[in-house]
Amino acid sequence: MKISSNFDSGNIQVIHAQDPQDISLRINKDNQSDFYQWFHFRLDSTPFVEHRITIGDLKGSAYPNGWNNYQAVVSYDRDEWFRVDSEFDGDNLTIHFTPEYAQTYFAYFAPYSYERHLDLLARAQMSFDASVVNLGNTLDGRDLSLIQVGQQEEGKKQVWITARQHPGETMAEWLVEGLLERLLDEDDGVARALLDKAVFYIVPNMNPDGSVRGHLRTNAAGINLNREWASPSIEKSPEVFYVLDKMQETGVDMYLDVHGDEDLPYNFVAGNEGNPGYNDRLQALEEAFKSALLTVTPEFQDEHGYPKDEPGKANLTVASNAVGERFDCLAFTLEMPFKDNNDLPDPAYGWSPQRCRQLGEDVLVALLSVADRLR
Ligand code: GEM
Ligand code: ZN
Repeated sequence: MKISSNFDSGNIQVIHAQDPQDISLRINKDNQSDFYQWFHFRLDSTPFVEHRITIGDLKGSAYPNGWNNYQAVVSYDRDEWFRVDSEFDGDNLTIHFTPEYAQTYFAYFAPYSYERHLDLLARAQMSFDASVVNLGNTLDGRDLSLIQVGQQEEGKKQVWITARQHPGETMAEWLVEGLLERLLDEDDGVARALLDKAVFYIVPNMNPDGSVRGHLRTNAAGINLNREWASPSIEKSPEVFYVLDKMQETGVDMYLDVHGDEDLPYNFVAGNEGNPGYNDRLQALEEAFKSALLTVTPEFQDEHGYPKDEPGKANLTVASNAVGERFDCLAFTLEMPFKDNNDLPDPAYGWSPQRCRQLGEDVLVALLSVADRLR
């Protein structure tokens, strides 16, 4: 029997793994950070033998409540990721599993590989209306890539979308994949109407280094990028520095920052009600967007979410707050669950890449409904 993680986004520490009934694992911390929660490993073992896998020391993980009612995801072919029986006792997650093949992959959520990221960029550049721009280098020397869809013209709005500031939140890049596929579909009326009104600037992966390193929440230097938007630096947070610099050049009329939430089993958004510059116009725009998305899909809801910020008390180091304030624009943090959408549970797959992609398509319809009202 062997447990390995030496691959893209791999992360596990083997305590012992001799007896299939007594496999003990831990999750490594992000580099230069105390955050840990993302795991991704492969089990090489004898098929049709019952295995008992325990991931320990989770009371110290970034979001311990995220393990309550959490079911791990598993794949044989690295394409279909399904849920398996997992129990949390407050500190240990125990996975009871009988593999049907010699090799089985386990992960916190369906991984989104760097190769798939590069394929997404390549697909985009093949579209007549899209181009890929390298905004600068990350700390490990990867490209920070921006996809521009549509041409800048007088009167067009500037719509920015960033995803995966937190690299373990792979659902964010799955959503962007679905959104982009529809936006680039020349036969899709919603996409065509949107591109008549707006230019899109999309960063599918804000944190490629943390993604490949198998981090939950930080970049190569252990920096949480979603606390860097007040004063980013090339030395610590080049990813944010380069994006904000480009935003300053293009302007921003609407911003969506896509994330995943470890605990809340729902899709929801967090707005800018705590921003000093928040006003009736922005509040009306937020309500219009949420109302439209609620109409488009029952996968979205506005009852469960983060506590509202008190007026003037927003954390302006957080992307959607900082960008909304700086550009006086509609801006949201969009959250998807690591677990499932409790309003529409799917015991076999939970929240999944397919549902992320569909939500990405649905977000475009909500964007179209407010496009003419963006300033
Ligand atoms: C969250 S966003 C922080 C809270 N934001 C608002 N507007 N209440 C983070 O960075 O902690 C996003 C995430 O991690 O998924
Ligand atoms: Zn996040």
